[in-house]
Amino acid sequence: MTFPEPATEILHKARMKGVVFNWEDPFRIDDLFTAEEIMIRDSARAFAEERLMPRILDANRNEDFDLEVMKELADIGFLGANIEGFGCSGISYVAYGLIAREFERVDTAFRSALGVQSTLSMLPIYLYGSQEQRERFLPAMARAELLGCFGLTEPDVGSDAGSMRTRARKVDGGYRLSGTKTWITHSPIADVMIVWAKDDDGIIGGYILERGMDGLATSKIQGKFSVRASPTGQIHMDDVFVPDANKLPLAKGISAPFGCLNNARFGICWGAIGAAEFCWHAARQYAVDRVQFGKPLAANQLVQKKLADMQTEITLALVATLHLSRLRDRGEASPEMVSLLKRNNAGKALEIARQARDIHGGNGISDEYHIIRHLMNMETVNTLEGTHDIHALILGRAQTNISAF
Ligand code: TGC
Ligand code: FAD
Repeated sequence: MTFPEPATEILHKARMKGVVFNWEDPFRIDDLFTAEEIMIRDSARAFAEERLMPRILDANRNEDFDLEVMKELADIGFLGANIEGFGCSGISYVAYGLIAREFERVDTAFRSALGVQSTLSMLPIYLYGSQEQRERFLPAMARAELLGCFGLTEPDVGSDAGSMRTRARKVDGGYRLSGTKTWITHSPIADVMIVWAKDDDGIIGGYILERGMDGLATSKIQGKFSVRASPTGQIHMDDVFVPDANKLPLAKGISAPFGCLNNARFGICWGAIGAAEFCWHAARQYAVDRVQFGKPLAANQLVQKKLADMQTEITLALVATLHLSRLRDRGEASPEMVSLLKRNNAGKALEIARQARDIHGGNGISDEYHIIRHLMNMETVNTLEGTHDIHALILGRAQTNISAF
């Protein structure tokens, strides 16, 4: 005896017939973006493929950063893109994230260039600066006439940023800054340096230093084996006079630099996905094309499992990161949410890059296949803007009320 199928089951089957599984976008996340977001994503992708990809091999080999890139980013309106006014485009966090994803699909150096100028140099002036400071610096920075950097880390102070030693001594008409900042992205090329220092009362403040000030010098850190196409350096301050007009009036306490870091960490959430996607797609193609033991690598269960793991982690990261971005656009995202995904996405991208390197065999260590470069970059991405473990401690504290730092 057969039972008639319930109507809902028949309807479900009919619906499912038209559904095609897209391996590249299993949960059809592309359908969740607005037309404007897709347009920005596509122009970022075209720019990345046409302008950034052809540069990266030599730039990474030679530890070289082409300053022209910053001008080109300005020309397409990507610098300070989240800021409203002052020559900036005021796009959504989702759209900004999509740009970061496309840039880091090519290389971390380019996402860093976008993020350091937009979220760590322009944003502090926008959030904590006076109207005069905003008008003086932001339009010129959006046009890449002035390049910025963000100096928080010091030789003896990394994760424990609140223990910084750089001092800002009050004097007539301004402050005298002394100290050293290290591991500063773009410090060797920056015209404007946002430096965080403690004043006479031990309160952390933000200061806009300008190249050419007496006692101010920068140097480049040589021999990095990660994000080689990004200039990283130190800022040396020997009693540098910084006028009152260059102190950020609204930056009081360590929450000020962290307020900027929330945005930079958010960019990493998307950027890490882009790097992971590049590695996944390259590994899949390599496994399909490469024949060993008379069959493609992709015909082996072990290889398929690795590809399935990559697809799963990237898809879950995309769903979660888009959700976080929509919350941010509504002003409903907490810093801990950003910590959760900065940690997860960077960690998963590092693991995916390692697996992709493995699938590529010996070719995986050749820079012409681009995988080893991403793998080396993901080591940095797991460390900067709060290490993998520091974000675990932020999340641990948030759920136990016990600080384990
Ligand atoms: P804690 O007690 O946690 O907080 C002190 C005050 O700060 C506030 N706060 C935040 N505010 C906004 N956003 C956040 N994410 C915040 N996190 C903390 C907090 O509410 C409190 O405010 P108040 O008013 O109550 O005083 O301070 P702590 O000293 O215990 O912090 C510990 C810890 C580990 C969380 C913190 O120091 C940390 O996050 N360390 C990581 C350091 C870091 O991320 N450095 C990044 C350097 S910049 C960089 O890497 C750029 S790379 C650029 C590129 O991409 O190339
Ligand atoms: P440390 O803080 O010394 O940590 C070393 C290790 O100890 C890590 O594994 C960490 O997780 C662990 N650890 C530390 N404390 C604890 C704890 N309480 N419990 C458990 N484990 C702990 N900084 C800027 O200010 N501006 C920039 O533009 C910038 N750009 C960078 C670019 C690059 C390429 C790199 C590599 C770094 C950059 N940084 C920048 C610095 C970066 O933010 C720091 O490297 C990072 O915050 C970690 O600090 P640290 O290197 O001093 O490591």
